[in-house]
Amino acid sequence: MSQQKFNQARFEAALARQWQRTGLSSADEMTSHQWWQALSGALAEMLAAAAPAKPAKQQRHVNYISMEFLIGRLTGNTLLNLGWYDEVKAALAAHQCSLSELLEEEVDPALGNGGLGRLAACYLDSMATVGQSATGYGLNYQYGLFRQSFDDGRQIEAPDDWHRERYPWFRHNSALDVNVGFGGKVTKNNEGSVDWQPAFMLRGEAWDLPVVGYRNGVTQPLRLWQASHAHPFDLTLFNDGKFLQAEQQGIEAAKLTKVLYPNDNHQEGKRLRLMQQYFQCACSVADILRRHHLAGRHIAELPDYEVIQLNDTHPTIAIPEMLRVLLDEHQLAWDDAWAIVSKTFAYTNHTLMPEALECWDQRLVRALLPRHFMIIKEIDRRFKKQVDKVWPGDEAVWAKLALLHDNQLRMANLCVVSCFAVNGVAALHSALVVKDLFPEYHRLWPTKFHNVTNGITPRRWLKQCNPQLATLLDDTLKVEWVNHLEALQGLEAFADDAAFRQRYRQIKYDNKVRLADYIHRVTGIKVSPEALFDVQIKRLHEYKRQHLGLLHILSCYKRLREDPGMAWVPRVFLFGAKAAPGYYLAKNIIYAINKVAEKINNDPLIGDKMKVVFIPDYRITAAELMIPAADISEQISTAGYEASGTGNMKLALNGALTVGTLDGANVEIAEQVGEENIFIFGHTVDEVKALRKKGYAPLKLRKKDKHLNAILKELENGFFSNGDKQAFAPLLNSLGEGGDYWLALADFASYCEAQKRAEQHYLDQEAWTRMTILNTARCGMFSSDRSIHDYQQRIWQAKRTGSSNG
Ligand code: 26W
Repeated sequence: MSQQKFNQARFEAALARQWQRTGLSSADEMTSHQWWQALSGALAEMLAAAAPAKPAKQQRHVNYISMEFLIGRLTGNTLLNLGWYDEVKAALAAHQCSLSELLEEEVDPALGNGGLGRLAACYLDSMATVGQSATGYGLNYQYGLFRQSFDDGRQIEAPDDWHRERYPWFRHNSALDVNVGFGGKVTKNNEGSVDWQPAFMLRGEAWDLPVVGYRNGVTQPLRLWQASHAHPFDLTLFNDGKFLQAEQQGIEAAKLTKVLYPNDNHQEGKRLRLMQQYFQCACSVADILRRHHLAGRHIAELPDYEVIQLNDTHPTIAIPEMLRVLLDEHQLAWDDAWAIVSKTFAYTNHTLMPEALECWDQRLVRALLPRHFMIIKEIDRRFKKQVDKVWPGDEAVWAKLALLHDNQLRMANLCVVSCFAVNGVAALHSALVVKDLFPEYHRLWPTKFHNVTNGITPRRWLKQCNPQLATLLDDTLKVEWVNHLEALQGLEAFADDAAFRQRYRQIKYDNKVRLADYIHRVTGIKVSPEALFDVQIKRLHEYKRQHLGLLHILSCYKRLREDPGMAWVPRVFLFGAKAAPGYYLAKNIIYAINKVAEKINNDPLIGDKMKVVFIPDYRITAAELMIPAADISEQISTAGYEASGTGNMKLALNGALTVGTLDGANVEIAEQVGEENIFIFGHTVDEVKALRKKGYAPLKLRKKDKHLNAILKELENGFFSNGDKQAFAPLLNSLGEGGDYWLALADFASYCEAQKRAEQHYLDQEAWTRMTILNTARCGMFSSDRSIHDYQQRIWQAKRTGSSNG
């Protein structure tokens, strides 16, 4: 399809309808926020009028189910993808309105935690762009991820009411609403058919956001389900005079899609979370089947037309839900239902960490979803027969592979058994999925396992967030690179061109000035854009090792105090991270970084040599400012634990050099940019395993390394905390008696050495700029367009070999 043309008259008419609806007598009376709403509402109306795209011939429609879509602001991005930015800017200027100012009025829809949610958003952008017909299915949370502020350095959480009820991009189509049952009982009738009578019903309302492809006329939906009570409330109860009971349903319903669970990589067995999962899955499965029937297709053809991609195990319950509908409502035989389901679902794994692998208490599942529990038991029973054939009588193997074990239901096992494809998200991670997580499953079904290395959309993560660099690329390459990112290779020829380097460097500098202004505005701290900007942005987690970054900062500070005259590269250490509210150690790490920052930033002997800034409320909008301004990208997780990382790709693409371990996609970034253009350090996956096996003793290590001991002492003795010796006890304990599971001390020396190397290179600005240009030039493969092509080839459109589990 081709680009949709901007129609000024239609736009003006739509805009007028928007402000007239607010009851004002002229457009001039609108506040900036109302202008943003009117603009977005007008654009949404224009998009809604366009005909939906049909899947290309032979293409399966992708249903991407995810509990999280971290979409970021929509208005600017949609304008960019439509290619209407300049026209709209001019049209608004005629009303004395500045488009760029209006865009600042939008609150980030923070409907996700971190990497997994942002990946889902990048994939929607890419699917629309490459012409992969798709629907995103998620939940319409009233409160997104909490807002973060600091009180004396401690994280404070506040609810993030993003005012979904006034969000102008939404369209609610009540014709798509779905009823969802919970609890109750299952009865079998004489003919053997099963009847589930739920205890109560909720209504799922379909709220759609438009996903616009890059200048190709494609708009497809992100459908977010919102819970409300079924048929205002239960009329039988109402008629019986039981008003309160009837009302209660309404209360439950509103609760269901109120909040996004703020845990990242840590599952809690909460009933409400399971209810959210089932609610989302039941609505989505019903919607997929409705579309299928509406197209006049036979149910057995479902896998020929639809694929359901599960974003981690959070939507796994969609599998037994689909089986339930096929068995109980369509009256299919088990084998026929199973044949359909096992050719329709595919599962992406995003983490190997045991505490993140979802397990549900069987009693909870049985109480909430009695029919689904029966179905899962049947899958488990049939699967056991298969396992018995390969490992006769081997209980240890069955204990690993069973879906139901130890009173738990294991969602990852249910996925692997039921899906036709399982993939990891980076080459290293996918290898570990096979080797460490699912070796027996791999033996059963070797062709089921794939790798699809993650990607990022260059529309948002370069063209939109770094407009100056985008213009330089346009001027230099003279081809459309933003949907053909491999074209960036053309920059290699300019890496040695002094004039090009100068322009590239100036852009980085301007982006640093822009970020420095922001930092000053939100924190009051003044940082110099002349300094090296060192950036670590991601959720706060021990395995990501923000505390290793802290140790390096402490080391720098100490060395500078001991030798103020030493040669020194001025540096600004920037952090952005939210800690899950119940994760005390992570919150203590934030506190420690903030207290250390306070001391350093106010030390007159240090001045501009070092600044440490923890940017509050890290979110997509903050990332869009920080990434283009970064010189160094910190990717320092313990090897084997960061499944992929995607911030690493965004930063490298925007010309930051990575200091990183051989973990996740860092491995592939190193391969692409060349070992000489990245600073790799630390224990490798195998070395981590070997060290732990041998018996790692952090306290011994500390004793041996005087410098390391001295900086830890300063955390212990109250130097950074007004004499409070307990201030950082949780962190210090984890590094000592706690055993330093994440090997921060073990990697410390190697990390400092890598930082030193980076600094040496930075001193030669010409050489440094060359390296950064080569990073941009060689990151083309990290476009999410490439990831989507990989999904198409390896999973969605690959020749299907039939059910793997009979
Ligand atoms: C149930 C609790 C829970 C919540 C979220 C468990 C696990 C998660 C996510 C899987 C965490 C997550 O965001 N993982 C990240 O996924 C990214 C996209 O693939 C990867 O780049 C990151 O490495 C991975 O940590």
